[in-house]
Amino acid sequence: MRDIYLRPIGFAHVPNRERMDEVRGALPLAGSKHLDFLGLEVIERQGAATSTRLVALSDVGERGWGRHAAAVSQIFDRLIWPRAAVAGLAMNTPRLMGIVNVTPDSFSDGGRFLTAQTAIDHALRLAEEGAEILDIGGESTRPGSDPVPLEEELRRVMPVLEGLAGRTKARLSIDTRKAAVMRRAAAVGVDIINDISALTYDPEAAHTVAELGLPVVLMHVQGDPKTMQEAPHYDNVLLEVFDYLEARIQAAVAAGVARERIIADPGIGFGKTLTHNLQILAGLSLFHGLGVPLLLGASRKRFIGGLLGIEQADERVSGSVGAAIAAAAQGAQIIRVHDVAATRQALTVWEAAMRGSA
Ligand code: 7PM
Repeated sequence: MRDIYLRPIGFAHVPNRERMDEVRGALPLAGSKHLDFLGLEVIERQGAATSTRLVALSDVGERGWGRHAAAVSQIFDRLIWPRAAVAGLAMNTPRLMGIVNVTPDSFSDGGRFLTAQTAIDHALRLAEEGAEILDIGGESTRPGSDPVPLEEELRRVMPVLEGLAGRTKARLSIDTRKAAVMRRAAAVGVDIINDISALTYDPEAAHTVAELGLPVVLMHVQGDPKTMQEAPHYDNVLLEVFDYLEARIQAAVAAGVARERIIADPGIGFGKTLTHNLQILAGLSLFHGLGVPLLLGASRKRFIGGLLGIEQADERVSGSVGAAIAAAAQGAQIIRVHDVAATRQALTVWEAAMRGSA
Protein backbone atom coordinates (compact mmCIF):
# COMPACT_ATOMS: atom_id res chain seq x y z
CA MET A 1 0.00 0.00 0.00
CA ARG A 2 1.29 3.44 -0.92
CA ASP A 3 1.61 6.24 1.61
CA ILE A 4 1.58 9.05 -0.95
CA TYR A 5 -0.54 9.75 -4.02
CA LEU A 6 -0.50 12.70 -6.43
CA ARG A 7 -3.60 13.84 -8.29
CA PRO A 8 -3.11 16.36 -11.11
CA ILE A 9 -5.53 19.29 -10.77
CA GLY A 10 -6.24 22.66 -12.35
CA PHE A 11 -6.78 21.71 -15.99
CA ALA A 12 -6.50 24.26 -18.76
CA HIS A 13 -5.30 24.55 -22.31
CA VAL A 14 -2.29 26.79 -21.87
CA PRO A 15 -1.40 29.16 -24.73
CA ASN A 16 2.09 28.76 -26.22
CA ARG A 17 2.23 25.26 -24.84
CA GLU A 18 4.67 24.27 -27.59
CA ARG A 19 7.18 26.42 -25.65
CA MET A 20 6.22 24.85 -22.33
CA ASP A 21 9.74 25.13 -20.92
CA GLU A 22 9.21 28.90 -20.97
CA VAL A 23 5.72 28.70 -19.50
CA ARG A 24 6.56 26.95 -16.20
CA GLY A 25 3.80 26.09 -13.82
CA ALA A 26 1.85 24.04 -16.39
CA LEU A 27 2.58 20.72 -18.11
CA PRO A 28 0.66 18.60 -20.63
CA LEU A 29 -1.17 15.78 -18.82
CA ALA A 30 0.23 12.45 -20.07
CA GLY A 31 1.15 14.09 -23.38
CA SER A 32 -2.39 15.35 -24.03
CA LYS A 33 -3.04 17.65 -27.00
CA HIS A 34 -5.67 19.58 -25.05
CA LEU A 35 -5.06 19.38 -21.35
CA ASP A 36 -2.40 20.93 -19.18
CA PHE A 37 -2.38 20.67 -15.39
CA LEU A 38 -1.33 23.44 -13.03
CA GLY A 39 -1.08 21.73 -9.69
CA LEU A 40 -1.13 18.60 -7.60
CA GLU A 41 -3.37 17.37 -4.85
CA VAL A 42 -0.98 15.58 -2.52
CA ILE A 43 -2.73 12.80 -0.60
CA GLU A 44 -0.81 11.26 2.29
CA ARG A 45 -2.04 8.13 3.97
CA GLN A 46 -1.30 7.45 7.63
CA GLY A 47 -3.06 4.18 8.43
CA ALA A 48 -6.80 4.69 8.01
CA ALA A 49 -6.45 8.49 7.96
CA THR A 50 -5.51 10.63 4.98
CA SER A 51 -4.40 14.23 4.73
CA THR A 52 -4.58 16.36 1.63
CA ARG A 53 -2.87 19.54 0.48
CA LEU A 54 -2.49 21.42 -2.78
CA VAL A 55 0.83 22.28 -4.42
CA ALA A 56 1.15 24.56 -7.44
CA LEU A 57 3.19 22.99 -10.21
CA SER A 58 5.71 25.84 -10.08
CA ASP A 59 6.48 24.82 -6.46
CA VAL A 60 6.86 21.07 -6.99
CA GLY A 61 10.61 21.24 -7.62
CA GLU A 62 11.22 23.59 -4.69
CA ARG A 63 9.67 21.29 -2.10
CA GLY A 64 11.66 19.05 0.17
CA TRP A 65 9.71 15.80 -0.29
CA GLY A 66 11.78 14.01 2.37
CA ARG A 67 11.10 10.28 2.60
CA HIS A 68 8.54 10.65 -0.23
CA ALA A 69 11.10 11.94 -2.78
CA ALA A 70 11.42 8.71 -4.77
CA ALA A 71 7.66 8.03 -4.89
CA VAL A 72 6.89 11.62 -5.87
CA SER A 73 9.43 11.53 -8.66
CA GLN A 74 8.05 8.21 -9.96
CA ILE A 75 4.42 9.35 -9.96
CA PHE A 76 5.32 12.75 -11.41
CA ASP A 77 7.12 11.09 -14.33
CA ARG A 78 4.04 8.94 -14.91
CA LEU A 79 1.78 12.00 -14.96
CA ILE A 80 3.74 13.80 -17.66
CA TRP A 81 5.18 11.01 -19.83
CA PRO A 82 3.25 10.80 -23.15
CA ARG A 83 1.33 7.55 -23.42
CA ALA A 84 2.18 5.01 -26.11
CA ALA A 85 -0.36 4.49 -28.90
CA VAL A 86 -2.91 1.71 -28.31
CA ALA A 87 -3.52 -0.54 -31.34
CA GLY A 88 -2.15 2.30 -33.48
CA LEU A 89 -4.39 4.98 -31.93
CA ALA A 90 -2.48 7.94 -30.49
CA MET A 91 -3.48 8.48 -26.86
CA ASN A 92 -3.10 12.29 -26.91
CA THR A 93 -6.83 12.93 -27.39
CA PRO A 94 -9.94 11.15 -26.11
CA ARG A 95 -11.04 8.14 -28.19
CA LEU A 96 -14.55 6.70 -28.31
CA MET A 97 -15.16 3.01 -27.75
CA GLY A 98 -18.65 2.01 -28.97
CA ILE A 99 -20.46 -0.73 -27.07
CA VAL A 100 -21.72 -3.73 -29.03
CA ASN A 101 -23.53 -6.12 -26.70
CA VAL A 102 -24.24 -9.54 -28.18
CA THR A 103 -26.45 -10.90 -25.45
CA PRO A 104 -30.01 -12.21 -25.72
CA ASP A 105 -31.22 -9.34 -23.53
CA SER A 106 -29.68 -6.73 -25.86
CA PHE A 107 -31.54 -7.74 -29.06
CA SER A 108 -35.04 -9.10 -29.50
CA ASP A 109 -33.83 -12.56 -30.42
CA GLY A 110 -34.89 -13.61 -33.90
CA GLY A 111 -32.39 -16.47 -33.97
CA ARG A 112 -28.58 -16.58 -34.00
CA PHE A 113 -28.04 -15.30 -37.54
CA LEU A 114 -30.36 -12.33 -37.08
CA THR A 115 -28.76 -11.52 -33.73
CA ALA A 116 -25.27 -11.55 -35.26
CA GLN A 117 -26.32 -9.51 -38.29
CA THR A 118 -28.09 -6.95 -36.07
CA ALA A 119 -24.95 -6.60 -33.96
CA ILE A 120 -22.71 -6.22 -37.04
CA ASP A 121 -24.98 -3.54 -38.54
CA HIS A 122 -25.08 -1.73 -35.21
CA ALA A 123 -21.29 -1.86 -34.87
CA LEU A 124 -20.75 -0.49 -38.40
CA ARG A 125 -23.11 2.36 -37.62
CA LEU A 126 -21.21 3.20 -34.41
CA ALA A 127 -17.97 3.29 -36.41
CA GLU A 128 -19.54 5.70 -38.92
CA GLU A 129 -20.73 7.87 -36.05
CA GLY A 130 -17.17 8.22 -34.79
CA ALA A 131 -16.22 5.20 -32.67
CA GLU A 132 -12.54 4.43 -33.13
CA ILE A 133 -12.89 1.20 -31.15
CA LEU A 134 -15.79 -1.27 -31.12
CA ASP A 135 -16.15 -3.33 -27.93
CA ILE A 136 -17.89 -6.62 -28.62
CA GLY A 137 -19.16 -8.54 -25.59
CA GLY A 138 -21.15 -11.76 -25.28
CA GLU A 139 -21.07 -12.14 -21.52
CA SER A 140 -23.56 -9.92 -19.75
CA THR A 141 -21.80 -8.62 -16.66
CA ARG A 142 -24.73 -6.50 -15.48
CA PRO A 143 -25.29 -6.56 -11.72
CA GLY A 144 -26.93 -9.83 -10.62
CA SER A 145 -26.14 -11.73 -13.82
CA ASP A 146 -24.99 -15.34 -13.99
CA PRO A 147 -21.80 -16.47 -15.75
CA VAL A 148 -22.13 -17.49 -19.43
CA PRO A 149 -20.64 -20.87 -20.47
CA LEU A 150 -17.66 -20.73 -22.86
CA GLU A 151 -19.44 -22.38 -25.81
CA GLU A 152 -22.37 -19.98 -25.56
CA GLU A 153 -20.10 -16.94 -25.36
CA LEU A 154 -18.19 -18.12 -28.46
CA ARG A 155 -21.46 -18.73 -30.34
CA ARG A 156 -22.48 -15.16 -29.60
CA VAL A 157 -19.30 -13.21 -30.35
CA MET A 158 -17.44 -15.13 -33.05
CA PRO A 159 -19.91 -14.51 -35.92
CA VAL A 160 -19.89 -10.81 -35.05
CA LEU A 161 -16.09 -10.56 -34.93
CA GLU A 162 -15.80 -12.51 -38.19
CA GLY A 163 -18.38 -10.25 -39.80
CA LEU A 164 -16.58 -7.09 -38.71
CA ALA A 165 -12.94 -8.08 -39.32
CA GLY A 166 -11.64 -6.21 -42.37
CA ARG A 167 -14.93 -4.35 -42.87
CA THR A 168 -14.22 -1.29 -40.71
CA LYS A 169 -11.23 0.82 -39.86
CA ALA A 170 -12.34 0.86 -36.23
CA ARG A 171 -10.25 -1.27 -33.87
CA LEU A 172 -12.03 -4.33 -32.50
CA SER A 173 -12.07 -5.05 -28.78
CA ILE A 174 -13.36 -8.25 -27.17
CA ASP A 175 -15.07 -7.89 -23.78
CA THR A 176 -14.31 -11.21 -22.10
CA ARG A 177 -12.81 -12.79 -19.00
CA LYS A 178 -11.98 -16.11 -20.68
CA ALA A 179 -8.58 -17.00 -22.17
CA ALA A 180 -10.17 -19.30 -24.77
CA VAL A 181 -12.36 -16.45 -26.06
CA MET A 182 -9.31 -14.13 -26.13
CA ARG A 183 -7.43 -16.66 -28.29
CA ARG A 184 -10.27 -17.26 -30.74
CA ALA A 185 -10.93 -13.52 -31.02
CA ALA A 186 -7.24 -12.78 -31.63
CA ALA A 187 -7.17 -15.43 -34.37
CA VAL A 188 -9.79 -13.48 -36.36
CA GLY A 189 -7.95 -10.19 -35.89
CA VAL A 190 -9.19 -8.55 -32.68
CA ASP A 191 -6.97 -5.63 -31.62
CA ILE A 192 -7.73 -5.16 -27.90
CA ILE A 193 -8.72 -7.40 -24.97
CA ASN A 194 -11.16 -5.90 -22.45
CA ASP A 195 -11.23 -7.96 -19.25
CA ILE A 196 -13.50 -6.62 -16.50
CA SER A 197 -11.81 -9.01 -14.05
CA ALA A 198 -8.34 -7.55 -14.77
CA LEU A 199 -7.01 -11.06 -15.64
CA THR A 200 -8.15 -12.58 -12.32
CA TYR A 201 -11.11 -14.71 -13.50
CA ASP A 202 -9.27 -17.19 -15.72
CA PRO A 203 -5.86 -18.40 -14.51
CA GLU A 204 -4.82 -18.76 -18.17
CA ALA A 205 -5.71 -15.17 -19.08
CA ALA A 206 -2.54 -13.28 -18.08
CA HIS A 207 -0.06 -15.43 -20.00
CA THR A 208 -2.51 -15.66 -22.91
CA VAL A 209 -2.61 -11.87 -23.23
CA ALA A 210 1.19 -11.76 -22.93
CA GLU A 211 1.58 -14.38 -25.66
CA LEU A 212 -0.93 -12.70 -27.99
CA GLY A 213 0.91 -9.38 -27.58
CA LEU A 214 -2.35 -7.41 -27.62
CA PRO A 215 -3.26 -4.38 -25.51
CA VAL A 216 -5.45 -5.20 -22.51
CA VAL A 217 -7.92 -3.21 -20.41
CA LEU A 218 -7.65 -4.02 -16.69
CA MET A 219 -10.82 -3.01 -14.83
CA HIS A 220 -11.55 -2.78 -11.12
CA VAL A 221 -14.50 -4.64 -9.67
CA GLN A 222 -15.27 -5.31 -6.01
CA GLY A 223 -16.79 -8.81 -5.80
CA ASP A 224 -18.23 -10.56 -8.85
CA PRO A 225 -21.07 -9.48 -11.17
CA LYS A 226 -23.57 -11.76 -9.41
CA THR A 227 -23.21 -10.17 -5.98
CA MET A 228 -21.18 -6.97 -6.40
CA GLN A 229 -24.03 -4.51 -5.83
CA GLU A 230 -25.28 -6.14 -2.60
CA ALA A 231 -23.15 -4.13 -0.14
CA PRO A 232 -20.16 -2.38 -1.69
CA HIS A 233 -17.80 -0.98 0.94
CA TYR A 234 -14.58 1.05 0.84
CA ASP A 235 -12.74 3.13 3.44
CA ASN A 236 -11.40 5.27 0.60
CA VAL A 237 -12.71 4.25 -2.79
CA LEU A 238 -10.21 6.29 -4.84
CA LEU A 239 -7.11 5.01 -3.07
CA GLU A 240 -8.32 1.42 -2.87
CA VAL A 241 -9.18 1.30 -6.57
CA PHE A 242 -5.78 2.89 -7.35
CA ASP A 243 -3.95 0.27 -5.27
CA TYR A 244 -5.88 -2.56 -6.91
CA LEU A 245 -5.16 -1.32 -10.43
CA GLU A 246 -1.50 -0.75 -9.61
CA ALA A 247 -1.25 -4.33 -8.30
CA ARG A 248 -3.02 -5.75 -11.37
CA ILE A 249 -0.70 -3.79 -13.70
CA GLN A 250 2.26 -5.24 -11.76
CA ALA A 251 0.83 -8.76 -12.09
CA ALA A 252 0.24 -8.35 -15.81
CA VAL A 253 3.79 -7.03 -16.32
CA ALA A 254 5.13 -9.95 -14.28
CA ALA A 255 3.24 -12.33 -16.59
CA GLY A 256 4.94 -10.75 -19.61
CA VAL A 257 2.45 -8.09 -20.75
CA ALA A 258 4.28 -4.94 -21.89
CA ARG A 259 3.38 -1.92 -19.74
CA GLU A 260 2.80 0.06 -22.98
CA ARG A 261 -0.03 -2.33 -23.79
CA ILE A 262 -1.99 -1.87 -20.56
CA ILE A 263 -5.04 0.37 -20.08
CA ALA A 264 -6.62 0.92 -16.65
CA ASP A 265 -10.31 1.36 -15.83
CA PRO A 266 -11.79 2.15 -12.37
CA GLY A 267 -14.95 0.18 -13.25
CA ILE A 268 -17.89 2.55 -12.77
CA GLY A 269 -20.88 0.60 -11.40
CA PHE A 270 -18.93 -2.56 -10.59
CA GLY A 271 -19.34 -3.03 -6.83
CA LYS A 272 -19.92 0.68 -6.20
CA THR A 273 -22.67 2.84 -4.77
CA LEU A 274 -23.82 6.13 -6.30
CA THR A 275 -21.44 7.99 -3.97
CA HIS A 276 -18.51 5.69 -4.82
CA ASN A 277 -19.10 6.28 -8.53
CA LEU A 278 -19.21 10.05 -8.04
CA GLN A 279 -16.05 10.00 -5.93
CA ILE A 280 -14.28 8.14 -8.72
CA LEU A 281 -15.48 10.62 -11.33
CA ALA A 282 -14.52 13.60 -9.17
CA GLY A 283 -11.02 12.22 -8.52
CA LEU A 284 -10.50 10.45 -11.84
CA SER A 285 -7.22 12.19 -12.71
CA LEU A 286 -5.56 10.39 -9.75
CA PHE A 287 -5.38 7.28 -11.94
CA HIS A 288 -3.00 8.97 -14.41
CA GLY A 289 -0.40 8.22 -11.73
CA LEU A 290 -0.65 4.57 -12.83
CA GLY A 291 1.28 5.63 -15.93
CA VAL A 292 -1.06 4.03 -18.47
CA PRO A 293 -4.02 5.27 -20.55
CA LEU A 294 -7.36 5.40 -18.70
CA LEU A 295 -10.67 4.04 -19.89
CA LEU A 296 -13.97 5.13 -18.38
CA GLY A 297 -17.35 3.49 -18.91
CA ALA A 298 -20.26 5.37 -17.38
CA SER A 299 -22.66 5.13 -20.31
CA ARG A 300 -26.35 4.66 -19.33
CA LYS A 301 -25.30 3.18 -15.99
CA ARG A 302 -27.50 3.04 -12.94
CA PHE A 303 -25.75 5.85 -11.07
CA ILE A 304 -26.90 8.23 -13.80
CA GLY A 305 -30.44 6.94 -13.33
CA GLY A 306 -30.03 7.44 -9.59
CA LEU A 307 -28.93 11.06 -10.02
CA LEU A 308 -31.69 11.89 -12.47
CA GLY A 309 -34.47 9.61 -11.28
CA ILE A 310 -34.59 7.81 -14.64
CA GLU A 311 -35.33 4.08 -14.55
CA GLN A 312 -35.04 3.38 -18.27
CA ALA A 313 -31.40 2.99 -19.35
CA ASP A 314 -32.01 4.24 -22.91
CA GLU A 315 -33.41 7.52 -21.52
CA ARG A 316 -30.06 8.33 -19.86
CA VAL A 317 -28.29 9.51 -23.03
CA SER A 318 -27.83 13.19 -22.11
CA GLY A 319 -26.69 12.28 -18.60
CA SER A 320 -24.21 9.84 -20.11
CA VAL A 321 -22.84 12.55 -22.39
CA GLY A 322 -22.30 14.70 -19.27
CA ALA A 323 -20.32 11.88 -17.66
CA ALA A 324 -18.25 11.40 -20.84
CA ILE A 325 -17.29 15.09 -20.93
CA ALA A 326 -16.42 14.98 -17.22
CA ALA A 327 -14.09 12.06 -17.96
CA ALA A 328 -12.51 13.80 -20.97
CA ALA A 329 -12.01 16.94 -18.88
CA GLN A 330 -9.84 14.89 -16.48
CA GLY A 331 -7.85 13.39 -19.32
CA ALA A 332 -9.47 9.95 -19.78
CA GLN A 333 -8.03 8.59 -23.03
CA ILE A 334 -10.78 6.08 -23.92
CA ILE A 335 -14.46 6.62 -23.24
CA ARG A 336 -16.77 3.61 -23.57
CA VAL A 337 -20.25 4.61 -24.72
CA HIS A 338 -23.50 3.35 -26.24
CA ASP A 339 -24.42 6.68 -27.85
CA VAL A 340 -21.50 7.43 -30.13
CA ALA A 341 -23.08 10.18 -32.29
CA ALA A 342 -24.22 12.25 -29.30
CA THR A 343 -20.92 11.80 -27.45
CA ARG A 344 -18.87 12.62 -30.56
CA GLN A 345 -20.79 15.91 -30.98
CA ALA A 346 -20.17 16.89 -27.38
CA LEU A 347 -16.47 15.92 -27.48
CA THR A 348 -15.82 17.83 -30.71
CA VAL A 349 -17.34 21.01 -29.28
CA TRP A 350 -15.58 20.55 -25.93
CA GLU A 351 -12.18 20.09 -27.61
CA ALA A 352 -12.65 23.11 -29.89
CA ALA A 353 -13.76 25.22 -26.93
CA MET A 354 -10.68 24.12 -24.93
CA ARG A 355 -8.28 24.95 -27.75
CA GLY A 356 -10.03 28.03 -29.08
CA SER A 357 -9.84 26.76 -32.66
CA ALA A 358 -11.53 24.22 -34.91
C1 7PM B 1 -25.83 -4.42 -18.46
C2 7PM B 1 -25.39 -3.49 -17.54
C3 7PM B 1 -25.03 -4.88 -19.46
C4 7PM B 1 -24.10 -3.02 -17.60
C5 7PM B 1 -23.75 -4.40 -19.54
C6 7PM B 1 -23.29 -3.49 -18.60
C7 7PM B 1 -17.64 -1.78 -18.58
C8 7PM B 1 -17.07 -2.81 -19.32
C9 7PM B 1 -19.19 -3.20 -19.02
C10 7PM B 1 -16.79 -0.71 -18.12
C11 7PM B 1 -14.99 -1.84 -19.24
C12 7PM B 1 -22.09 -1.87 -19.82
C13 7PM B 1 -21.95 -2.87 -18.69
N1 7PM B 1 -18.96 -2.03 -18.43
N2 7PM B 1 -15.77 -2.85 -19.65
N3 7PM B 1 -18.05 -3.69 -19.59
N4 7PM B 1 -15.48 -0.80 -18.48
N5 7PM B 1 -13.69 -1.84 -19.53
O1 7PM B 1 -22.56 -0.76 -19.52
O2 7PM B 1 -17.19 0.24 -17.43
O3 7PM B 1 -21.83 -2.20 -20.97
S1 7PM B 1 -20.69 -4.05 -19.07
